Amino acid sequence: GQVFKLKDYRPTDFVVERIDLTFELDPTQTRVVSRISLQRRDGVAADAELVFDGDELSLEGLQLDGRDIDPALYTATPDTLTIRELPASVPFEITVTTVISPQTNTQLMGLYRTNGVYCTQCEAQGFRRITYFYDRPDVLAVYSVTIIARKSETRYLLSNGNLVSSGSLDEGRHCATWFDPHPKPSYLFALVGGDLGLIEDSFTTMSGREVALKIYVEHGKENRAGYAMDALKRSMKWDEEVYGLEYDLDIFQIVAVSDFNMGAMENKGLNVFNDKYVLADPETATDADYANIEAIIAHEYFHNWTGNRITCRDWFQLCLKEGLTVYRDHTFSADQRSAPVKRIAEIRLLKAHQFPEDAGPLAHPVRPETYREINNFYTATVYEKGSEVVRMIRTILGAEDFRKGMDLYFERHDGDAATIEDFLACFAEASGRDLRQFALWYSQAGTPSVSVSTDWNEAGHTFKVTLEQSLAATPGQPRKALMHIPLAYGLILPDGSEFAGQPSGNDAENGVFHLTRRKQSFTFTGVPERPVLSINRGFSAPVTIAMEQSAADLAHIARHDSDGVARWQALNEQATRYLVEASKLCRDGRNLPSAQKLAEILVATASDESLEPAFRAQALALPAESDIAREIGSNIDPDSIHAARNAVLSEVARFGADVFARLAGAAPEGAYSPSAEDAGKRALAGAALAYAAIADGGPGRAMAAFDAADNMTVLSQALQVLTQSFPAAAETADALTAFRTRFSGDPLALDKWYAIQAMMPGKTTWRRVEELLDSPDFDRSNPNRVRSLIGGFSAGNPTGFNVASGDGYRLLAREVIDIDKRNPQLAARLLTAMRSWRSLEAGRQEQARLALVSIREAANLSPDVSDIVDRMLD
Ligand code: B3K
Ligand code: ZN
Repeated sequence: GQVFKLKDYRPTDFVVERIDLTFELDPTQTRVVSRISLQRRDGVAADAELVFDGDELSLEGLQLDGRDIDPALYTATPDTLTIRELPASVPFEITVTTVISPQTNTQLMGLYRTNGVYCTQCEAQGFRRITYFYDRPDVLAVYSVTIIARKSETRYLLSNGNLVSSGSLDEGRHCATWFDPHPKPSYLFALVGGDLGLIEDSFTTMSGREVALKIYVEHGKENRAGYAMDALKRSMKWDEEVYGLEYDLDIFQIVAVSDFNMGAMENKGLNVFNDKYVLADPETATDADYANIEAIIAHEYFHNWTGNRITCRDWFQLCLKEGLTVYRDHTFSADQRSAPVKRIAEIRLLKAHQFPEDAGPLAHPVRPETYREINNFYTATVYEKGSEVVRMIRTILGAEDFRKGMDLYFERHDGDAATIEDFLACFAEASGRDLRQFALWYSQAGTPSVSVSTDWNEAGHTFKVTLEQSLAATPGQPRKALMHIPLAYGLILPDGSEFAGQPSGNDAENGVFHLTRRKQSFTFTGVPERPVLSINRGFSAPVTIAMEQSAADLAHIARHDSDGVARWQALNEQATRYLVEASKLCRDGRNLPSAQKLAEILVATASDESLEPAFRAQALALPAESDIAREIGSNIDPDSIHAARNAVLSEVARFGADVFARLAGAAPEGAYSPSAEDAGKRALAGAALAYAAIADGGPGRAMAAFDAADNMTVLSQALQVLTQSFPAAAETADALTAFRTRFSGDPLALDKWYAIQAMMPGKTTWRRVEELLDSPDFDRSNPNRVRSLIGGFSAGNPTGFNVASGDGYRLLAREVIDIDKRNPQLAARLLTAMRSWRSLEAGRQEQARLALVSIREAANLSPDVSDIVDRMLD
């Protein structure tokens, strides 16, 4: 396949000003007429051809200024339209007619149908599946869209911007015309036509304009859209208060659809959502679902400024909108909920998804420099690490200069298709800082490592901290330059207070060490007693820290650090160390040392009423098996990790049995509320239930919790305890049957049922997954179903998926090859679950390699899957 390179960027030869689209919707014969006003760009040769993108298109008509173009003057293939001899200096209009089939569009890119609803997904390159156009983000045009369809099946006809007219036509048809005054790239175009339910509200902006808010969902699910509406209003308010950014149309619409390749899409004024991130009620959604809805509603809304008003020059700049918008939704959620608890969840996610990506064959810079298939770059690196990079800018600049930089960015680039250089220049200018070395975060892949040593001079009362950075080679980047790494720190004295003095030199300010050279030392003088160093507080930089810190020092941080995130980091570090050690011993068939110390601190934290429940729940959640595997890094045996972790769980459970039994029974008072506070209480009770059940040694308590549950959070917690700790018990089978019967008509709730089973540990889970895949009511074409079952298995079940026989890998390979025929994006995404295959022990590695080779050798692979499999095998 073709390789696209950042350095090859050049603007188009023709400039587009307006595009008028007319759709006559039909399941298999949708007619699209596109009238485009164009003009040759100044300085472009008079004989330059106009080259538009297409994808599986067939041309039905082509006109220049209303007259058919001579077929000798153009060439149309399914993926390009080239027109020759166009006017050299005057503006002209091209009319392109195509006919497409939404009904058979299983890729879910372009115009497709889901549950009888017509909808579009155009990012990154779906618009070219609708009509021939410059399908690239630097071509901004004003869109006017007319939709014609049968009234009976499309009660609502929607597109971007404001509705300008609508009416009835003959033969039971109707039409609507929408106009979006804001110039936009084609990837932000959207159209929806369908018979849907609607909830409405409104928002008054800070300048007093009233905006109509509409959320469309499947009929009968209107009462599940209230939380999304509430989250939307809070997002609109927050963006005004925190960034001074106001919404800019008279209407903001969200449509929830059941077949969607990712979470949601920020189309101008008409967001399209995976219904999983809109629909929630206590009976079918968990606290985590509510939190995700809040975050994703906010994310897509915030794109209105960071993404839509200022978009990307090319797809290499994807992090310009995604990293920044993730940063914005993170800070929004932190403000709406508990900031430290939110940050802990982010750190967990980053380490679980981004660190392995950075350490394996799919590693790429936050701003990649080449790609074969852009859809494969909507990654944890672009999104989550991209957000961390913005967060570091804020750490380096401080809140005030950061805001000045953002203001300048909006002021200078509103209406632009911008680059990372444009973005960084705003912060450099607003703060007077040199960010050139910092910019390496965008171009160098891999997770830097910082080794830390300390030296306490008792007689001189000095404390010296030495930092040294390194960054391993990644694909295509054998040698790396030194980075600018901002590390927040604190010195904690024996009495728990913090030493306030500054270190020598000027490489530290406001509690942050700026590591810019290979090795740097910071000396604190006048330190009264030996302090404990708390480093990378709040995870100020996305790096790994190598430091020999004693268990006692970690415990000191865990107890006294003024930063809650750092307290959790210390606890987590202590647990990780123990689990890594225990896994290695298990592997060698040796006995495990006592986990008493760890148990003591975990149980003490769990029962500390001065801490918020959500934090205590986070503390109780031991590092996952995949976290332990990542720390071990190579020659991984998932079974010994599982065994070691279970042994630790048992020891903690026995030690804290009374505490856990008490906490497991606690529930928030009153009716269910998705508030962060109540969610935190349920999280703590759920974590305690898992330990209490292990201490019991039987399923009784979890089964009782399952039977008594009056909301999905508690119900699914109980089901997870049963399936994880008592997979073979009759009660577990009963609970699974009861769950399935109760939610048989509710696909989103059943997704939990699939995922929970897919994640059951053990050597035979792959058979269960196979059976579930073959069950008659499993819809293999729905991405949510597929992700729950196959994704849950391959990405969420280390022992089951990595079964030594290779059956797990073969199952995934088979499904990837099959799904690829219908939906390449989904197939490629599922396959990334194998990205760390080279860190497995030899036997599994060989099985994994064989499965990957079988994929590579399959016929007619999509560019999506071949790109991933080639990089993984390289
Ligand atoms: N911008 C979309 C993602 C589109 C993915 C295309 N493969 C959602 C988001 O990040 O908000
Ligand atoms: Zn986004």
